[in-house]
Amino acid sequence: MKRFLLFYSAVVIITAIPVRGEVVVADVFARQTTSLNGKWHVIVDPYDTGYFDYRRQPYDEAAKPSGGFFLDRQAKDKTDLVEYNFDTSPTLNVPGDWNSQDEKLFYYEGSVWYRTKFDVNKSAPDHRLFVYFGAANYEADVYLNGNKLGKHIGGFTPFAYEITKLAKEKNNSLVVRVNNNRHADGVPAVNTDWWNYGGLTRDVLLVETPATFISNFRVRLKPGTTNTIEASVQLDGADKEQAVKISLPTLKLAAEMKADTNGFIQFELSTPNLALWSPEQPVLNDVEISSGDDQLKDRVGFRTITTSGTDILLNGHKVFLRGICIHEENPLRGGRAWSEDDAKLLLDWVKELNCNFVRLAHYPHNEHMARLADEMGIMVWEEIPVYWTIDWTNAETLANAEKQLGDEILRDQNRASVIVWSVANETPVGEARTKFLKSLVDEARALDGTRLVSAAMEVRTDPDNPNHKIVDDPFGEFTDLCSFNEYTGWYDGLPDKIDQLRWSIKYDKPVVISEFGADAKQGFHADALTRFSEEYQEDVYKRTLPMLEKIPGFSGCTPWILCNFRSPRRPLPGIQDGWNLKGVIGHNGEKKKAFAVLKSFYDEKAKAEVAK
Ligand code: GCB
Repeated sequence: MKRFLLFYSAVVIITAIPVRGEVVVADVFARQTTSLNGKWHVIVDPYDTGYFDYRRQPYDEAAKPSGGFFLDRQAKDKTDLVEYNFDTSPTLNVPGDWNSQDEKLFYYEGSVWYRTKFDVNKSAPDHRLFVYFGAANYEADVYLNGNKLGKHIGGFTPFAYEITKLAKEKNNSLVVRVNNNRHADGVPAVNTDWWNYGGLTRDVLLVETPATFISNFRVRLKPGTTNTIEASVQLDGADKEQAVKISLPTLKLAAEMKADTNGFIQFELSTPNLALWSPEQPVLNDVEISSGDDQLKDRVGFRTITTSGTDILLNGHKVFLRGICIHEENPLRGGRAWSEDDAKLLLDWVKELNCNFVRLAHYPHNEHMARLADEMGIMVWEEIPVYWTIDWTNAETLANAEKQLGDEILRDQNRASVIVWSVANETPVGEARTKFLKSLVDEARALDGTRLVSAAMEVRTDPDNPNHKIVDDPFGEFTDLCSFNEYTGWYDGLPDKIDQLRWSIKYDKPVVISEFGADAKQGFHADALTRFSEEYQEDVYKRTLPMLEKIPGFSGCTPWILCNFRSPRRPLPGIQDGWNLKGVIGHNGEKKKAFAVLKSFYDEKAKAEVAK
């Protein structure tokens, strides 16, 4: 028997789901799409000849609406001067960074023009078409058939453009100029301890929708409850007051209502004994949302995440975050990770460590990570690249950071695994910076009040006592967690200093050590005082973990880091050779001695949790 059908006609709509950017086509993985991945022709353009004319004026300016130079023009006849040819240019894989695909582009920072061609076979004449980019680092100018669609800034978040009117049935030419120059007013700015991989680094998709379509939806537990599901749906198109249906077949819940004049509708569906998502039981529920001919299917978990004093509570129960940091790299293949297989490689190692938590440092990782974490039962800390040196007083820089944060939240708002939005890493204490970060915290809470907000802060040393560490960053007032990085035994003293530490922590909040660690070259063995040996790193772990246990409120840690990763800041020949070696796994995939130390610490923690 069908249990029941809920119709809430009098739901109070508080706010519309945040809609940001040019076109919102949220949750593309929940709909049918056509992949534009593959081999794209590329022109490497170090002088930006395709973008600027010889007076260094951009072709894109309004006065020259014909757009850029490298726009896949055809020669009118053989006397026409066209000094480039996509058809005979080399190709690169999309998705993929250019640095790891072509040795000549290893250190390259600048512009590369990409071109692919595609046909369109719409299933109805009034259907709409969009091109969706998972990410392009750092700046992307996008053109279809010679027309500029837009410019996107920010290397790690998705964006989409509508091409309904511009697309032809055959032989569409999609051209993207991707530029990965670093900028002092950018997010991140010029200085990072990771490789500045350029290119179309994530999936590119063609999305077909009905004339009015579901542009965004959010399904979650209604804040403050554990048995009421709150679903918001936003329609886009001319016919906004359409009926919207939602169903969660495994929970035998369904409802249908008409959207309001803005195309917005919010449902509430209650069910007794709703199984909640947790790392031990990562329960996901099928969700189907439809409106007219548009139909989306997703899998969504429900859980609560809160804090109480120094405790983190998952579904109301105290939880210890057994974590590890990850960069978005596949160390075995080299280059940016982007696929589900890449995510699996990394998260399988995370599971092997007996982690229940990952910190996806230092920028939004590809969408497969959070989706797979949902399935595998791994809680996630996501971050935006507000890192080290940011132009704190620049309003455009703040707008850029807010946009990246908003787009990240929009993309992953339906992922139960994501429990923390981190707004920054290791930023210098100061009034302008705290104001900047406070705006981001406010933004995160306004867009999504159901997750914890934090940042990786720094520790200060008592000027009168090098063994006394103080955590009193004024920004800590505004975060839900007191999280900080600390490198005693590597950048600060030798490992035996770790045993001497005493901590003063100003905040009555859960303490999460967001980084600690030491470099080790996999396979290099020596005594525990020889830098870069596995034994040195192992010793740092052996001393740090018990030391952390003594910090009042210690509620989790994410050591730095799962795997070695490429960094231009690490040139030591024969040892680093351009790699940051703090991975507990080497870039050959082999585990170092510290891996076992961390794993046994987490095994004990997990056992203690079960015993409770
Ligand atoms: C840090 C940074 C991280 C670096 C790491 C290191 O504090 O947050 O991005 O890679 O230290 O290895 O120095």
